[in-house]
Amino acid sequence: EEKRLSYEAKLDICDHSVAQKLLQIAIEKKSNLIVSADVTSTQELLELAEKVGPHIVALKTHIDILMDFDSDETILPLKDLATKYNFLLMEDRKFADIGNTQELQFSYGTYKISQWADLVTAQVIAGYESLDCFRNVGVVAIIGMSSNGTLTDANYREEATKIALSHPNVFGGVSQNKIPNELLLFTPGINLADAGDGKGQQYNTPEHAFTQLETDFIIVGRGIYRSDDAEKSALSYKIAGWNAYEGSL
Ligand code: 6AU
Repeated sequence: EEKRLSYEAKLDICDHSVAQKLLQIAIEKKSNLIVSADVTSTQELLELAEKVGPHIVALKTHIDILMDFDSDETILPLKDLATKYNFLLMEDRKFADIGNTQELQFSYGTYKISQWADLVTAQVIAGYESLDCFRNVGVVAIIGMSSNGTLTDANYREEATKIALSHPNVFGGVSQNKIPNELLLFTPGINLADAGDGKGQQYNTPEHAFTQLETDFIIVGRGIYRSDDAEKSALSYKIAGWNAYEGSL
């Protein structure tokens, strides 16, 4: 049986500059962990980034849930931490509109995502050209969702994968299923303690994600930022993720 590709092997086939950076950080830090920083204040965000920074390849934000967002107070120190600990900033905006609107949402308004994000998530529901606006950033396409009753059935995922594979701005996909090797796979819905959250979220283990899905990166939110010791739990997920990756090789 064919084995999954290593991060080193993926460096040869994933050309996008952001894919290259993520893979290099993964190899360097022996980590495939992305922490989802779903907190609502700048202080919590920066404290979390400081604690988990050494253990992650990227910090995933929902920047629009912050109560006190401020470019200077939020983004500047966040960028400093990203440099200090060598991780990328992934804004989970899940753009889902026509190209012109996404272009505006990407560069204007309060958050000016294009000025600081290394990578963004985007739905592909609006078609190939809707993704043209994301220049100078890496796009991770939403191919399949983790929530109960999601509309991302096999047919949708197949069509979404075609767009992701063919668009030069897209280097990866979020999914709960395997995707082609040319795309990096990001898997959220990872938790070592819970099976769900009572709000539709469905959880699997890192072991499942690497062995069954051959994922490249696991995304963990509440499993880490809600734990008593975020630093310690980030380290546990990092080790669990790396062991699961090595076990799947
Ligand atoms: O670990 P959790 O459940 O606390 O957080 C999971 C994070 C959240 C979701 O917005 C996000 O992952 N997510 C995504 C992403 C990353 O795009 C897709 C999906 O299908 N499920 C999911 O939970 O920030």
